[in-house]
Amino acid sequence: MELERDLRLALERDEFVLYYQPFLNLKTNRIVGFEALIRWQHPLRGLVSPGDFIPAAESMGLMYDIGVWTLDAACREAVGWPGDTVVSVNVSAAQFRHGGLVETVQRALACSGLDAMRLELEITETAMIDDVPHAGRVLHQLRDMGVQIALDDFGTGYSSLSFLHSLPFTRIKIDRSFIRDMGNGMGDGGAIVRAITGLCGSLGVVATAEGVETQAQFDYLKQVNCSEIQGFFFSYPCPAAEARQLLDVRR
Ligand code: G
Ligand code: G
Ligand code: NA
Ligand code: MN
Repeated sequence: MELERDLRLALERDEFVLYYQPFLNLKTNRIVGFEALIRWQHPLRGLVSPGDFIPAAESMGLMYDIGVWTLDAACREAVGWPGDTVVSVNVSAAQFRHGGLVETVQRALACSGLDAMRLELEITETAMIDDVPHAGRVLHQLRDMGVQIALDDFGTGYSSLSFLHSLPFTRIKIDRSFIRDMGNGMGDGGAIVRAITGLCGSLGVVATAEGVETQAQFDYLKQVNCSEIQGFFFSYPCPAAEARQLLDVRR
């Protein structure tokens, strides 16, 4: 298939780009960091979103190499950001299961000169559930290096709450389906979000609400002491240059 042939060549042709979406601390109103989100700049099709090529890349066995590129590119960009601004990189199940993640991270940090504390890896429950002992070993090694670990899309997988205290997460990203269902805060979505932020508070883990799109959601999350928000309400994912501008105005 044409798309697959092109995808195989995309890395050597340097066609991938990272967009950056900020997450905001609700107490300080400052940008804590940016999630790096990959796009494929296809010469004919234009900007292709990850939903349209990651499944193919996974079945073609390309996700590991793409993940190495992403980590390098994200660290090189973030090293130019001010202060302790964090860059958050999504790790695919394939990359997580592969033996070399710790080494890949070490190399990306060493080559860029980025402080490990400013790198966060986002991992879904689904990527870890098959082999929780392996997940524990890898995540503890990364934490020992200083890297932050976010549990992505929290609430959508099948993990139990024991996950939360057996694995060394520094941030929980509350899946956007709960934020969408929150309504005015009175419904089930609201109750779940309130419970998760309360739990995160007790565990000393930062809670980040994903997919915040409205003022009402923003206000409710503030009211239930959610630490951070991310979503179109504050900013869409944007090119690196715009992210830098956002840091200039919003810090
Ligand atoms: O940016 P967008 O909303 O289109 O992303 C869609 C999905 O692709 C999200 O689930 C996101 O986590 C995933 N994604 C985006 N960038 C990366 C990446 O660099 N690596 C991996 N593994 N997934 C990514
Ligand atoms: O699975 P993950 O949480 O990594 O998904 C990240 C994706 O979510 C990005 O591709 C981004 O485009 C998308 N996203 C970010 N903010 C919002 C939002 O406010 N609403 C919706 N619908 N999607 C969002
Ligand atoms: Na993510
Ligand atoms: Mn996410």
